[in-house]
Amino acid sequence: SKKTFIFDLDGVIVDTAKYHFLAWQRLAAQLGIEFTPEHNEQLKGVSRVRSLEIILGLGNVEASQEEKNQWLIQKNTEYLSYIYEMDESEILPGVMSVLDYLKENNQNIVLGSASKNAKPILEKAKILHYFDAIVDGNDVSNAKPDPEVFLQGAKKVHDVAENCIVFEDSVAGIQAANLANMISIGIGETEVLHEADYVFKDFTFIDINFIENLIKE
Ligand code: B16
Ligand code: MG
Repeated sequence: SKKTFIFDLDGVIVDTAKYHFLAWQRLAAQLGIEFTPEHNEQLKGVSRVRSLEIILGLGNVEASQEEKNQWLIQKNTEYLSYIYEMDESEILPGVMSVLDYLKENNQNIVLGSASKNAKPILEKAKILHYFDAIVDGNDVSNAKPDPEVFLQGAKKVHDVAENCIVFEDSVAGIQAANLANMISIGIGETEVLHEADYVFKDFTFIDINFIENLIKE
């Protein structure tokens, strides 16, 4: 039968977290705030505005709305400079074989991301044409763990939530998928993503029989 497979972007399809980190780190350094890779974990799946608040909180920095807007632009400009250099070699291992299998088997493929830069990233990775629908940070008003992003995704391909399977690397994203009544598949560590229905370290650990069974169910 036909199912809808919803993919998160950052941390699932590509590892753009490293570019977010570099850009946030430069801003933090400029503001005299210490920002480590461990701190960066807290920003995964979190919106741009919320990410800045978390960083300012780390340094107890208070700022006007005008300053914050200015810093958000600065950070995104630097982030985009890394994105312009991206190509398909940055697609995470095992992702392409799953995408190809879903395409060959006529399944719905949807993007459900918090990023406002999702489309240019998919273009750079040369996989935009795989997606039947895209829901990103430009479309939603409620961030994950709110299920809005995934529910909109289902709606765009005229499917019901019970028919959807979500791939996510963030705790908030797994919670959003569960709240949407979708099957949740965590990509990462079991200890972190224990709320997911299934967890795989990365896509190379997903057997194609597993996908086949999800389609059959
Ligand atoms: P942007 P995802 C999320 O992407 C990232 O995980 C998160 O770190 C980032 O702050 C957010 O997108 C917004 O990204 O600044 O590009 O709009 O994991 O939901 O695909
Ligand atoms: Mg993610």
